[in-house]
Amino acid sequence: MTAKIITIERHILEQQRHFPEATGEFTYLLYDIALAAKIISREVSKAGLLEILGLTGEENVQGEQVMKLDVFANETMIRMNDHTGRLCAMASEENPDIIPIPERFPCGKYVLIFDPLDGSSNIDMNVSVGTIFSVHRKVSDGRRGALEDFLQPGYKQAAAGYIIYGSSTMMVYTSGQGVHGFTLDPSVGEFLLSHPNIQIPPRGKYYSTNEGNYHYWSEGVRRYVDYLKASDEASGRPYSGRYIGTLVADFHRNLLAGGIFMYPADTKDPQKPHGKLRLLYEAAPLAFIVEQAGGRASDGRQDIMNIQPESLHQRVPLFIGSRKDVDEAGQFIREFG
Ligand code: AHM
Ligand code: MG
Repeated sequence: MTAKIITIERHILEQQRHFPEATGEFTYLLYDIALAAKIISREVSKAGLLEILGLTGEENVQGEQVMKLDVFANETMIRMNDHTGRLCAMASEENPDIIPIPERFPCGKYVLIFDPLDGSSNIDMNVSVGTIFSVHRKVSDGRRGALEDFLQPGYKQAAAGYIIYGSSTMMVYTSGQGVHGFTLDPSVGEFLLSHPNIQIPPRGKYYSTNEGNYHYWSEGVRRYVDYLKASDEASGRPYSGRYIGTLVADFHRNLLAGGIFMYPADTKDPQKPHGKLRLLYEAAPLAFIVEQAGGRASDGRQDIMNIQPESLHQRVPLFIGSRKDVDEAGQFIREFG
């Protein structure tokens, strides 16, 4: 028997039926994100051609300004979402402040938070990159969104997801009813349901971290990684190391195969006591996804989903993936700091 072909549009619409009071605004917001993802994917797939086509300078052959891919991805997310009436404001990892909806456009009841091109330092080497997004309901009183709409803990997210521009382009999202993955069929330009109800294995066999930072980590983190590398056949160790350096890609592999991704705090650098990754743009959306898939996300001491953000670009240490692995990392950190 062949599987049913389900587009992302149909899937989102079917999920909406669980909420008879839904206006459809949220459904359309997810469509808009999927469309932005297709446009970004098209450009990412041409990344290696930019130089031979003479497109990396300030101007292309038509005399038009050519944007770098991360700028292009950012502009695309903003332009696809600013005029739809579904959002009251946006925040991007690339912009220092909230991005208001222009006065001439209507405002809606959601805010959109995104990292437009995660892992962009990998783009020139033809290594996977991604887009991460998070949706919150507006909680402020005014018509336009305010900072308080963004500074909400992860457990309040209405939806979260990512797009991975890999050997195929995939969009993975949750709106609190499981995690679903769609693969872009470029010939028809549709995201088709390929990974329904993703569940992360309770324990993995991969650990993913930038081990070059080993000497900057706390004792608990160092001991935990030493433990993962120590041989113990009965408990499946040593784990295999896998690190791409694009959070979305490292996370995606571990979500499907099981494992733990870590970006711990840098204990030697007072400027980086909270790690590298951003709570709102990276950690919280992936935490929502991993929890919906049966996994866990922690800063080593508390669940990422429970952290009350204090600023838009706040950073946080991140331990995310299979539940038992994240628990074990936490035990080492509690014991040894
Ligand atoms: P970016 O948003 O500037 O691309 O930085 C985030 C990226 C993540 O995708 C990845 O997990 C991490 O930085 C890699 O950092 P490092 O090079 O320190 O290992
Ligand atoms: Mg990023």
